[in-house]
Amino acid sequence: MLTLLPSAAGAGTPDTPELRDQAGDANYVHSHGLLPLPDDGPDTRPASVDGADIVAGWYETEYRTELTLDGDGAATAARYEPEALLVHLRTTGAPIPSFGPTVSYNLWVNVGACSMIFRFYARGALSSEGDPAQGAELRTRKAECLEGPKTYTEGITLAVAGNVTTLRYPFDALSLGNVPLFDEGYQIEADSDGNALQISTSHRLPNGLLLGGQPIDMAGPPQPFVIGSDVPPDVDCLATPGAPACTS
Ligand SMILES: [Ca+2]
Repeated sequence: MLTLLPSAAGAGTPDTPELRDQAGDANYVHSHGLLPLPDDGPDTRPASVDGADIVAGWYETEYRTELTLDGDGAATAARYEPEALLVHLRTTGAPIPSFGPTVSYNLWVNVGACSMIFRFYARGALSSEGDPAQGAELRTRKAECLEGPKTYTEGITLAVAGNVTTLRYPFDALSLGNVPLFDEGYQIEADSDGNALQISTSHRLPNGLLLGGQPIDMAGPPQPFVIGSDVPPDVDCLATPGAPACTS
């Protein structure tokens, strides 16, 4: 008999993030050597967004717990099955702008030979309502990716809690047949083209024209992460009957 417990997120690593950046360097204050600008300016306020200053990013594997029970209802095994990749981004303030232009957050990574972008965006007050309000997506960029260059949105969710934004990428929704884009054991690495995290503003006019792409903060490259590496090992409850996973 198999019992499925509610999904439990694996141990997060907000204190040891794969991506770090200093606070107070958004609004073009620091170009990280990636733009033809001095590192101390210019500040672009008030057009930019004060809260959208990245300080950390980290990955987490979400998993479900499967308990195998004997005829008396006692657990004989606890198994942990990874089912989604979580991407957390911490900013110094609320990531959704309450004024100013639309903001997009783009984390460029590689999974194997596939270059992709973990992305979310939120419409600012300056943009017309023709701009989507907010959303999360995955963009794959190269022919080496599962279905080539493509933007995925189905099943991908965005959750904001204070100054931490979490993007959820479920394995089963991001697959071609039985071949997933993400799975246990896949390694997420820095983008092979040298891109990292970029937060940009844009501004859509009522006529639909998009004025865009002003970067306001950058970070990276991120450290690698192996999906599933933060999931606890399965437990043999017959061998270790006192294990917490077997007695709950
Ligand atoms: Ca920053």
